[in-house]
Amino acid sequence: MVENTTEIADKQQDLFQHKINNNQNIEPNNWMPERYRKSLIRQISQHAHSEIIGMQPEGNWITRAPTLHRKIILLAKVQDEAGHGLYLYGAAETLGVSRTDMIVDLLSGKAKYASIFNYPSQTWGDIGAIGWLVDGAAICNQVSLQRTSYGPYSRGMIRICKEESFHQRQGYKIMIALAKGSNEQKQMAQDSLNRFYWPALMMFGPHDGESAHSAFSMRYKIKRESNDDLRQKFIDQTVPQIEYLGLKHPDKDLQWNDERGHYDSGEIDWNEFHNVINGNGYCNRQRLAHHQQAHDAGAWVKEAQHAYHQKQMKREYAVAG
Ligand code: BYC
Repeated sequence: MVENTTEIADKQQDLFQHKINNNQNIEPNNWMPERYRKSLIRQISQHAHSEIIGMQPEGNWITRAPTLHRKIILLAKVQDEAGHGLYLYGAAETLGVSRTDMIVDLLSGKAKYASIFNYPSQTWGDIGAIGWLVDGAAICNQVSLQRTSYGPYSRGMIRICKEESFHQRQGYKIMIALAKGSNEQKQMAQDSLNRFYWPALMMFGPHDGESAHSAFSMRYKIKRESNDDLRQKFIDQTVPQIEYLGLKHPDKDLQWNDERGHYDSGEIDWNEFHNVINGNGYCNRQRLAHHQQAHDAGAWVKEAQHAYHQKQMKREYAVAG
């Protein structure tokens, strides 16, 4: 019996749904709904851009790290971020989008990247706060994304999370050194905590009720936990870390809620969040201009690669006759 196209489409949809229901990964060669594919491209490419743009605030301190030891660690961390970007661009490419198109969307401002990287890294304390809070928030989110339904994204997350825990610890160790140091150092640690705490909470995105993509992404298990649930986890885990450092918590309204078994916290400045994600943060223009400059400066490498490839092809054709 010959199946008609509607029956085939129904079977594909059923198989896809069956895999989602049973927590099986969707792989690049499997059929998937167009909206699922587009949502993944949006999220994974933005995630990749975040890793790459995120190299800038920390890269800013490589030449000014206080000791050779710290410099080597920071250099390795920034290189890790480049690697994360590569895995993620690779995962997005399996969905049929080219890296060139993703970069064009980033540079034109069409594609977003994590808002946190539009804040300047002004002191060495900021490098501690970025590792501790920014990588710490990223881990909360990415541990949950290890179970995302798309295979290449899930496997990328498993690998990335292993590296992120080192990143978080190197940041926290910088904070410990500063917080247990001289008064000036302690003040530097407090100042970095004050400036990076709220933007770190914004990394989890808008409240669930305001989140445009959450319902779809949760339904198809692209996302496994909601923006607010992940943010709450981060808030709860950060309180004892701040206490251990002996620093003041930046949230004056923070209070333990016995009934909920969680901390209640003050409200995020959502105007600031929207301002930053719409391109008007402290460093948005600088970050994109720097990326464009690096892109232009590396153009000759791509041209050389292309010319070499052409030469090889010509040679292969000549041999094949
Ligand atoms: N910043 O409907 P929503 C790192 C956008 S890097 C900017 O809730 P969704 C590191 C959102 O994209 C790790 N934009 O969206 C690297 C959407 O815009 P579009 C970065 C944000 O996707 C170097 C709109 O707002 N981690 O660790 O359901 C050095 C509506 O939001 C933000 C990831 O990228 C934001 N904070 O949920 C150190 C994790 N929040 O697309 C460290 C992967 C929201 O409609 N991404 N938007 O124009 C995700 O988990 C989810 O995409 C989000 C947002 C939770 C971020």
